[in-house]
Amino acid sequence: MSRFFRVAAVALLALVIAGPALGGQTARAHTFLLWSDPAADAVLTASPEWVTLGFDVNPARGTTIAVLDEWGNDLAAGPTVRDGEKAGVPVWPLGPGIYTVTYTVVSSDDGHETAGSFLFTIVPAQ
Ligand SMILES: [Cu+2]
Repeated sequence: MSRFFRVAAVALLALVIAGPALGGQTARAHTFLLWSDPAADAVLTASPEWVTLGFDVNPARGTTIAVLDEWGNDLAAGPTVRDGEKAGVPVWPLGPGIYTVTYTVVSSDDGHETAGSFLFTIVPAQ
């Protein structure tokens, strides 16, 4: 019985040590946002014509970007366009307000989806 527990304890310890390393490798295979234009938390005085996101891995078909106003209306003026490691959407002319960019990116490496969001603000021009 004590031998069983010792073997079980060693197996459990191996899982505890290997678990985070395995998880880290899986996480690196996902696609992550590296930058955006407008940048996250940017304060602008005019509407962007496009919202563009840059990823560490080429986004695959199924990647979508929405640009939501404070009432949840999507102000993207067309479908999400992919170009290498970038994906973007044209937007309607935006007035002053807070906008939420939400995205779901499909990794061309492993097909996994990663979702995220960030804000930018447009203030009246002085
Ligand atoms: Cu993945």
